Amino acid sequence: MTHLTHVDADEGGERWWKSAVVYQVYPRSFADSDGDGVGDLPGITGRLDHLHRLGVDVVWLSPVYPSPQDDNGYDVSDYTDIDPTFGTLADLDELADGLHRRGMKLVMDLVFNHSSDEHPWFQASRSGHDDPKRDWYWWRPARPGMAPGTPGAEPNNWGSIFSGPAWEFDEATGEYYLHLFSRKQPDLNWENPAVRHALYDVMRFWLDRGVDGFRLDVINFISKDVRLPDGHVGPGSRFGDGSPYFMSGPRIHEFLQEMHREVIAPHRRPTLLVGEMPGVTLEEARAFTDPARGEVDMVFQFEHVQLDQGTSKWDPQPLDLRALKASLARWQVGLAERGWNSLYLNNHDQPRAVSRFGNDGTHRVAAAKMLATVLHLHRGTPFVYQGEELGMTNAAFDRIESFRDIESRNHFAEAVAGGTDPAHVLDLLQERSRDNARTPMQWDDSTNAGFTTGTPWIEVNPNHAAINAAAAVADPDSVFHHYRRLIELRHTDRVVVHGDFTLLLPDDPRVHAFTRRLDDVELLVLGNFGDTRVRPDLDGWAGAEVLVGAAAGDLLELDPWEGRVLRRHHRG
Ligand code: TEU
Repeated sequence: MTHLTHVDADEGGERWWKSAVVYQVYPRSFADSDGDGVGDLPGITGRLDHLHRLGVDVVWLSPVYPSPQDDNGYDVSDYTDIDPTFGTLADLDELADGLHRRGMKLVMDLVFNHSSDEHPWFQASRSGHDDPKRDWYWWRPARPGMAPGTPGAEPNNWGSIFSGPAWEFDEATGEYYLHLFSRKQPDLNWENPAVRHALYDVMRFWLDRGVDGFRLDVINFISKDVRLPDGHVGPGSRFGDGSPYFMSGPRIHEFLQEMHREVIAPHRRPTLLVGEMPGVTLEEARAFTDPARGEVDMVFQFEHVQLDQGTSKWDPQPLDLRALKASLARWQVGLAERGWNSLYLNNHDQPRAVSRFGNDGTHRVAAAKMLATVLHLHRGTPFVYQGEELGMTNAAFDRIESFRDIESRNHFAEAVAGGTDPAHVLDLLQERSRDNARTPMQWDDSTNAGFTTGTPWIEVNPNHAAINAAAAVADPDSVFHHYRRLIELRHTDRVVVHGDFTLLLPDDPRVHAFTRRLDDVELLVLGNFGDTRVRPDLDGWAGAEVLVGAAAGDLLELDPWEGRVLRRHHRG
């Protein structure tokens, strides 16, 4: 029954996630059980057989806590309850039970860098200078010599990741609070031990309820340089870059080790701790994920999803496959001895991979499969984002009114106010917006794709007529069954989990090629990132066994966007 019995018996269960595959559910957009147009927990519970059929081991739920939904739940106003939009604590228990009965685990998303401004902690904090929770957030007076609340009087020059300054002036007490994200997401002050211990209590609350682990939102932002110095102002920017002072800051390792010591180590059941870490370097990631240090099990790094951008995500650049290959290979090799990789191309913040790295036209199915093959044959823990297993595509919204995401809407407003042609900004949003990943899950070809009987909170992609789960499950050659086979392969083949990694053909701009080797078994993984046939020049694979994909005749010849895995044995 359980998937977790397979190749990692040798890890004693402690690092069970080495052979696991995680599936991310974005609850707003997965399945709506009550017709209000927003996905919910009973909706997810009703679709568990889809996940079980796919074979994933873990479900990571994006936030379902009470929230004003300024950032779709990444603005939490109560860490130990469920937002009525998504259901109740009893619904969460039922979801956890349903997963556990099917041998899957549940990972919750914890947003601990900031809370909502509507969280009682912040309400208390903003109520007065003398409130005991004043110091739970980052309050600072205006810049010396400037009148509080006037332009440029912010305590430092940092910009918010969601446009505008990272500081909000609060009339009541005449000070500013720091918000790296929206003004409704004030940053928590981890320097204060009371804050840290309150958050550890939250973790214990969920673990005691049967949750199996956590994905920690922007967790490398929690330790700030307490001087909060001005950042460098780059060309064309109004704001300074504060990231050197808050990304992987001075006390980050200390905080994570404390969390692990307080919460994870004493917990009796196996857990998974994933740290989302924008800007993390390979060297830092090695320290964060070194099991001997007791911090996190794996991190989400961002290097490979920033290669197709210039100064910011709103400055798209053509992707050079050689740079992508080099980056992936560097992380594969860099975390081979110590630490562990997470593997992803998609999540709720990224455009759809098949549209971004592949081809979402005539070669969509081939490209979606090839991207899956390549990713899942790397060493690490693969993450599948809902709809990725169907080869879902970008949204193609062509009016600002269709966009829901605060990041996209704020950027549009700011860019247009700054004089940029709205049509140009819309083009950028169409390519880069997070809403590309947030359109409803496409279950079938009915109205609203079987997502809701009501009016969906965000438009359904019209291509659900052809791209949907019902059709994919019925078709043995679908993207879905390809993912299912890749997941099964990880569960049954030790070389996929443990084999070492060697990049081949680093200078080839079209083909990703690498080997995985464990003892006498070697795999060759090939992916054609182009619209025409290619045949990479590699020796020694004649007569190899085809493990993934098809091949008639020449084992090395690849159709457009085709992926393939070959296996050979070294004897003697
Ligand atoms: O995202 C962190 C982050 O810095 C980026 O992914 C950012 O959201 C954006 O995509 C940059 O273009 C995490 C969550 O995944 C995201 O959904 C939240 O909005 C954000 O933190 C704040 O909690």
